[in-house]
Amino acid sequence: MTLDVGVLGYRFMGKAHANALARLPMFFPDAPDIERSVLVGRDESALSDAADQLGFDAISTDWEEVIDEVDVFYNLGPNHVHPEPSIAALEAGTAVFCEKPLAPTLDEAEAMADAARDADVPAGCAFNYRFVPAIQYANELLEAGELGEIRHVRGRYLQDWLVDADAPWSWRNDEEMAGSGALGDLGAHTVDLLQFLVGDITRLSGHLRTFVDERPVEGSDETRPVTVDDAYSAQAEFEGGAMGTLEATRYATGHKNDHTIEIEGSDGGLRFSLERLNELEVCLEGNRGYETVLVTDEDDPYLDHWWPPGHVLGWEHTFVHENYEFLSAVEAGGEYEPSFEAGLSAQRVLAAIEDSDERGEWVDLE
Ligand code: SOE
Repeated sequence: MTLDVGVLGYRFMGKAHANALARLPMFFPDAPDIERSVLVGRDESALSDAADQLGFDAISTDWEEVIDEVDVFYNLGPNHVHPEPSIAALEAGTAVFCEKPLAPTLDEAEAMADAARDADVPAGCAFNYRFVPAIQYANELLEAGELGEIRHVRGRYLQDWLVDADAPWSWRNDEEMAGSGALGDLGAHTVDLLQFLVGDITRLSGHLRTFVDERPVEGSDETRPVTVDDAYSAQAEFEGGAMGTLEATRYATGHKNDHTIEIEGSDGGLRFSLERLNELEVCLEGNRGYETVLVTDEDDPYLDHWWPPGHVLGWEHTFVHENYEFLSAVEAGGEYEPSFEAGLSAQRVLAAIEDSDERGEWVDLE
């Protein structure tokens, strides 16, 4: 059986997923056979160049036609494009893989999760960082109870591409298109990872900030307002009682794509940094401090598919791993995690952070 894949979006995420689809037959021979069938977008000429470059058979400027023609629909457009085509595809019985955050608003994320519940095909939210081998290994340690009772959880996602007040405006600065700023773009990853590793967040207190209110539009004299947050921070309580602090910003001078997770329990701790994604720092029972474990052995998660032991992996491999899992679930008619339900759960946390910031008080999650 060959799965026909239609992909909406051909920029950053479009390339990341197209690269993953191209790598699958080479490195994951047990993955389902797929055809990069149709690339979807609005600008026909840019689309046709992208289809050549990314290896798609055809292009379409009409997603409504495509969702009926393909077996799997990838929604990799800006956030405001996530809800309508994803819901329509699920209603047409087509499996959907959608980029994060699931939607600009909680209401839209709820509608998407409703459509996923009613469909009998997988609906996945593309939280790629779950598929870093070191994160999978961290999860194994946590599931085996090696860290004991979890008490402290920290997650920070730091970037610096908006430090310059003259850096150009983009859709990521617009509430209508993005929903939120650093909170949804970066915080969604942190919230998902921490909920995956530790459990659901049950209550929190959030704080948001916008440092620069308008930005120049590239190639014109115009400026446009920034209507989303530039940074957020939150204190959180997890089911099971762990206390956490979370933070993300686009103004952390010198930090390019610095996502870190730290977890401490009664018997041990672990530290992960995306900038050193082949490593996990662990302190396990009997250790007097942290030791750095290289997660690059052939028995480490996904490593046997790649190179001889010790030959490190990068950011793009996380997309290959998640595509492998998602497409395998589609072929088997099985479940995929993280699903739209996980996307909705992260979205509830994002909305609660905004709510708490507005109200100036702690907020409980249902
Ligand atoms: C931009 O801030 C961005 O590309 C995010 O949209 C991604 O999800 C993250 O992985 C890296 O940073």
